[in-house]
Amino acid sequence: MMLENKIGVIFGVANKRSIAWACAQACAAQGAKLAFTYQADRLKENVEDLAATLDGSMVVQCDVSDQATVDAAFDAIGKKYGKIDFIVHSIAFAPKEALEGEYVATSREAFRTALEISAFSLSQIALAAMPLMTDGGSIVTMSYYGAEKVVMNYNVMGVAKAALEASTRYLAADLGARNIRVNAVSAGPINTLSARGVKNMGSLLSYVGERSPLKRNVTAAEVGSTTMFLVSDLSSGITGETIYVDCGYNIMGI
Ligand code: 1JT
Repeated sequence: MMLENKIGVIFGVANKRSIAWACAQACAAQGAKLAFTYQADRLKENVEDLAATLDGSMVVQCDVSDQATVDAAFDAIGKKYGKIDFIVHSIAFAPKEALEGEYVATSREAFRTALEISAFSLSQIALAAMPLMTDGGSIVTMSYYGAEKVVMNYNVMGVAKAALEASTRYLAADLGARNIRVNAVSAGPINTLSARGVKNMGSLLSYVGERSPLKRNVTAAEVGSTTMFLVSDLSSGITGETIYVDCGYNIMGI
C-alpha cells in the first residue's frame, strides 16, 4: 500500500471516464483517502455516486473562478481530515469556438478564461492547500503536447498548458523547501467528456495511435497509475517535471 494514511484531493472528476477518476481509482487502490471537488450542481450527483464507491471519501463544491468556494472547500477538507498529502489537478476550460480555426483569432475573453481556469487555478489551489500540507506533499497536474509543439485546433489551450507547465516549475521551486513536490503529467489524447466536444477527435486519436512507438493510444488508467507514482514516496526525488504518458508519441520526428 503506497498511499496508506495519505489524504488526497482530486479536482476534475466529471464522470467515470474522467482522467481525474482514473487517478482517484489508482490512488484509492493504494490506500489513499480522497476528497473530491465538483464545479457546479450539474456535476454534483455524478461525483457523489462515484465517491460513494470509495471508503472514507468526501465531496465538496469548488469553482476555481470563485475564490470563496476554493477557501470554503479547503476549510471543509481540513475539518474532516486535518491535513492533505497530495492533490490531483485535472481542470481545464476554453470556450468551444477557441478550439477550432486559427489561434490568431482568439478573443481576449477566451484567452483570459482559458488561462485562468486551466493555469492560474494550479497556483491558486497550491496556495490554499499549503497550510494543510504540513507533512510535505505532492501536487500533480495534467498537461498536453500542445503546450510544447503546435497541434492544430488546440490553440489557446496550448498556450494555457505552456503556462501550466511553467507554473509547475515555479511552484516546485517555491514549495520545495516545504517538501512539497509539483509535477505535470502530459497525457496523450483520451476520449473523455472534454475531448468529446472537440471536432475531429476521432481522427486525432487514430493519427496518434498509428504513429506512437507503442502503436496505440494511452488509457486513462495509465495516466492514473503514473499519477499514483507521482503522489507516492516512490517519486520523492522528482519535482518540477513534465512526464509524458503518451505511448511515446512525443519522441517521434519523422
Ligand atoms: C480542454 C478540452 C482541454 C479538450 C482537451 C483539453 N486538453 C486536451 N484536450 C483534448 C484535445 C483537444 C483538442 C485537441 C487535442 C486534444 C475541451 C474543453 C476545454 C478544455 O486539438 C487537436 C482541441
